Amino acid sequence: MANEYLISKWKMWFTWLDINKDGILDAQDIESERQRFVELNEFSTEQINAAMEVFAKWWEEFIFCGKSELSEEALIKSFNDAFKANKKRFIEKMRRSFQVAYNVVDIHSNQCISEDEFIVGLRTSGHENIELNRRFFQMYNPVDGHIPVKELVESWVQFTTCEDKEKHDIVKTAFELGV
Ligand SMILES: [Ca+2]
Repeated sequence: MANEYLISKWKMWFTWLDINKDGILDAQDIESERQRFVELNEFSTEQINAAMEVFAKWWEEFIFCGKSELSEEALIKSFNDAFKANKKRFIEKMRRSFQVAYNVVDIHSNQCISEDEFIVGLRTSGHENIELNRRFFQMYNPVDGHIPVKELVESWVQFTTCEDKEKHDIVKTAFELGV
């Protein structure tokens, strides 16, 4: 097994992914995310459709992995099996998953995330507390109001793969703050 610390972070992530908060990850969570994304962005139909295809593929490749629904226990088992089988590959997969996700959040496609983009990204996943979202953004010490995508990606890689609880974890800190 991955250690208790990492499993506790995976459990936090489950609650994040369970966008409609019914205790199961399934197509409804993708649909909730899709609706929010459309509401929050002034996109053309074409842009919306392109983004939605990315969302659906993201969930399939990185979360569902062939299943159509996952309980918390099933998600932990799936992560743990992959982590134990090949830790390096698991880390690479998580890195890829957050690169894909932040390419969607990075509306202006400049590999940097502004506070507005950051907040829209969080609100797309149902995190509506703007004040907490701002505090989360500030934790990265943005320069000129921006955070490099690479830095954000690596913070999520740490959150989803690092077993060292002595290492400061920004994403975990944000979760604990109530984001
Ligand atoms: Ca759900």
